Parts: sequence; C-alpha cells; structure tokens
Amino acid sequence: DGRPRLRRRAGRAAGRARGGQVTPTNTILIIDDSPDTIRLLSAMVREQGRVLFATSGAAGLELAKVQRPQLILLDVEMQGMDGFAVNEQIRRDPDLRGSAVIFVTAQSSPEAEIACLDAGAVDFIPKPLNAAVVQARVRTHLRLQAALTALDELANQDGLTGLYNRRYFDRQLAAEFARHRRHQLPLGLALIDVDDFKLFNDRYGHQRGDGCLQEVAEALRDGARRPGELAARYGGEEFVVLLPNTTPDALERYGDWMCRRIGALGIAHPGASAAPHVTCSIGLCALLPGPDDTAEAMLHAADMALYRAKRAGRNRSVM
Ligand code: GH3
Ligand code: MG
Ligand code: MG
Ligand code: MG
Ligand code: MG
Repeated sequence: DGRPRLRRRAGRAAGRARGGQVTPTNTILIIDDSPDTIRLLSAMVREQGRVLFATSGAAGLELAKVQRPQLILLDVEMQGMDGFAVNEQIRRDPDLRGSAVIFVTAQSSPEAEIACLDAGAVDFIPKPLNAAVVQARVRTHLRLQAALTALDELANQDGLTGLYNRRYFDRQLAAEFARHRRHQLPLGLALIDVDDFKLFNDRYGHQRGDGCLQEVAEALRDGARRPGELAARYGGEEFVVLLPNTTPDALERYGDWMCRRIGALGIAHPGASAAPHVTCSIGLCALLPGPDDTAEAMLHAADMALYRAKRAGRNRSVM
C-alpha cells in the first residue's frame, strides 16, 4: 500500500549515489489556481527538484498522496477549497508527514503570516514572487526536510539489522488492526524466535551472534515483499512479521516456508537442539478482527503459539 519501506542498510538516503555523494531527487508540488503563477513558480524552482502542479486543492491533495512531495507550495487564495483547508487535510494525513507546506500569498500582513505558520506551514512566501527569495526558501526547506526524513527513518529502524524496530511496528500494528477490523479483512501475525541462541553466543561469541541475527533479519525482510507486509525486530533474537489480508491457511504456509528458509541459511550451530544449524520457532496468529478483538490480544496469541512451538521441540511453526 505504498508505505515507506526502510532501506536495506541504515543511513542510506534515497537517490542516486554519485562519486560517494548522495543526490536525492526532491519533488516539489505547486498547488495554485492561477496557471500564470504556476508557470512562474515552476520556472523558479525547476533546478531544485522534480516539479509537479495542480490547479485546485482537491487535485493537489490527490497528487500529493501518490507522489509524496518533500515540499508543497500552496496558494492561499483559491477557488473551492482554499489553501488553509488543503493544508488541514495534509496535516491530518499520516502518509503526508514527509510533506512540508509553504504558503504562497499576496496577503502580506503580519497577521496573515502568523496565521500561515500557526496552521503548521513551515514558511510563507509573499507575492509578488522574487526568484532569489523563492529559491533560497525552497533550498532551506528541502535541506531541513531531508534531515527530518533521515531522523524519522532512524527513529523507526533497528540499528543492528536495519529492520523496522518495535516502536514502529507497534504503531503500524495498531493502524493495520483498525483498518482490518473496519474492512473485515483477515490479518496475519508471525513471531519468530531464534532457537537456542544463548548457546550460539556462548559458543561463537556475541559478534557472530550479531551476524547471525543480521542474516535471519535479511531472510525475513526478503520474505516480506508483498505490499503492506512488514518485518521488524521485536527485541533480542525475536522478530515479528505482519501480513495483511492473509488467511489462516496462507499464514500457515508462510510460517512453514520461513522456518525452512531460516534453516536453509545453513548457519552452523552444533549445540542447537533441533538441527546442527540455526533454526527458529514461529508462533502464528491469523484473525478476522471482530469488534472486541485487540492488537495486544493478537500478539499474545502469537506468543502463546510460539511457546507451544518451543515446547514441541523447536524448529517449527505453530498456529
Ligand atoms: P530458546 O530456544 O528457548 O529461544 O532459547 P534461547 O537461548 O534462544 O533463548 P534465551 O532467551 O535463553 O536467550 C536469548 C539470547 O539472545 C540471550 C541473549 O544474550 C541473546 N541476544 C539478545 N539480543 C542479542 C543481540 O543483539 N546480539 C547477540 N549476539 N545476542 C543477543
Ligand atoms: Mg489563487
Ligand atoms: Mg527469545
Ligand atoms: Mg530464542
Ligand atoms: Mg529460552
């Protein structure tokens, strides 16, 4: 469903690497009901990114949802939905957290300027437009926006594996759970715990233990490719995968497949109880969320299933 995915390694920003330098492609969306202003503004900022435009608030919002621009230059005075109304929709949409708004307006009173900033815009550009001022403001906000995006990514990422962290996962689980309840869709959850991992560390040391967790994480990330699927490190040697629109049958197939896949990494572990290599146990929970179900109860059910998988001898997936 187009949610942002973490990149494979921490700290790598979007864009093309050129001679070690990363040059992200910024997208700037101009929403203005005057084609003349759009032409003028486009010409001013076209060196600073990919420029898109819309001539109404409604069209602009639709475009923003799909294109996720870093910056939106938003006309205040527009026919139909005015700039403030558009801005309110942008603020309310969690998908547009990464889109900063700069208001563009001919009303250059201190009150108008304050109203723009209080509405949550990052800046205010007065008309008539001055090319150098527009460019300087756009440049500044693209830079700030890139820093914010990088911070956001770090805040959601597990440092060792590059997977999403538990904080992010918990937030997404709550959101997906509510969505699945609303639309009556089956939701799947898998908790994955590395077997006898303490023994692995004891034998090979913590550093190789870390390497093992990275390999397992890579298998999980690679196995969560369908839109909306999300793999996270839940803590220690425990991982969690969220599988939207997944029936119990399909979830069981996923569990068995992932269990085999992690075994097939072939990471030697002579002390393990189920096989001479690293294995994992998986606890599954699939459900069509009813009015009284909660995300917490779902996690708990998966945890109980994981416990049963351990009790039954490890290296297996249990619903
Ligand atoms: P079980 O099969 O019952 O899950 O046994 P286990 O040994 O895997 O489980 P236990 O909870 O006893 O031990 C988990 C181990 O995982 C202990 C801990 O040191 C290790 N661990 C947790 N986080 C990390 C990490 O980031 N790196 C490394 N190397 N080890 C970790
Ligand atoms: Mg206008
Ligand atoms: Mg554990
Ligand atoms: Mg374990
Ligand atoms: Mg244990």
